[in-house]
Amino acid sequence: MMERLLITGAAGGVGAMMRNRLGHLAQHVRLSDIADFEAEGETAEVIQCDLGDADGVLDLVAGCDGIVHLGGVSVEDRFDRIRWANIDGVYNLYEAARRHDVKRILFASSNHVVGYHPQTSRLDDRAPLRPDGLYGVSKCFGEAIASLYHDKFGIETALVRIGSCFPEPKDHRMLSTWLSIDDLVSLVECVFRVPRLGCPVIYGASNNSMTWWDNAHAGYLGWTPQSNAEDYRQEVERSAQIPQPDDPAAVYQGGKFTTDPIYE
Ligand code: NAI
Ligand code: 15L
Repeated sequence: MMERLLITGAAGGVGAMMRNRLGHLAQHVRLSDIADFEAEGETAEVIQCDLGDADGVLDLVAGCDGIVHLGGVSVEDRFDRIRWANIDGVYNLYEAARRHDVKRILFASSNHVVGYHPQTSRLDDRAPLRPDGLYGVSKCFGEAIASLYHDKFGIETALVRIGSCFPEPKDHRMLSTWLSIDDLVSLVECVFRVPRLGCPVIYGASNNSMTWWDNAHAGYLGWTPQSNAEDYRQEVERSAQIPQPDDPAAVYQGGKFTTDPIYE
């Protein structure tokens, strides 16, 4: 059991769904976000912190031995905003981890690091990066810095390329990319329990009947996702339009993110 687990981005969509479900992994849980929020659990510590503030992040990480790093800009945006939270921010986090001797991190990367691969391709951890926007590029940077800090300093990171983590799949693409919160929680458990983690790429998707991703290389984690987006197909077909075959939502793994402009 860890002494103290830090969860960044704890006020966000995924953080709010997950932050009360990881208490069994550590004696103390520290929750952080740039946003002000109230923790429901009596035992959680809450520290408001901007990831771009290096001194603040150094203080935030002190006393932690594991980190679930969810914080940052989570969609396409202006480069200055992405750079502050996702590039400066992830550098600040890994520097703080190195200086405080943190052993293990789960980094919330994204399917948008490979978003320009066609939906007809099946990808594993050796797939070339094909980011579909500056947000995806920032997640490539996060994966690269995690790899550097693993090789140079031995800090282990699970590079989790999350597909679509929402309570339910919302459209046709998410029938392939959906990750249930239950499956994400069980993945976090595996990542912090496996004796030796290394620095693997893991595609963060549930046990969906339709899939583009192969996690066979990460079998040693013992992660067996249980949810299946197919259970929601009827609701998806009722509420979301089926995209035309040439619609980017149906062509690329990153879907509509490929159509985002460079925001000025
Ligand atoms: P979200 O946008 O709801 O949450 C991100 C949180 O980070 C927010 O609460 C925000 O206030 C915080 N944040 C933003 N800038 C910050 C800064 N400078 N300093 C400190 N905190 C800051 O995103 P969501 O959906 O909860 O995703 C969590 C993580 O997982 C993100 O890193 C996202 O990129 C990644 N991810 C999520 C996917 C999903 O389907 N939800 C898919 C792929 C990746
Ligand atoms: C992401 O990386 C985003 O953070 C999330 O909001 C979704 O858009 C998700 O990817 C997705 O591709 O569905």
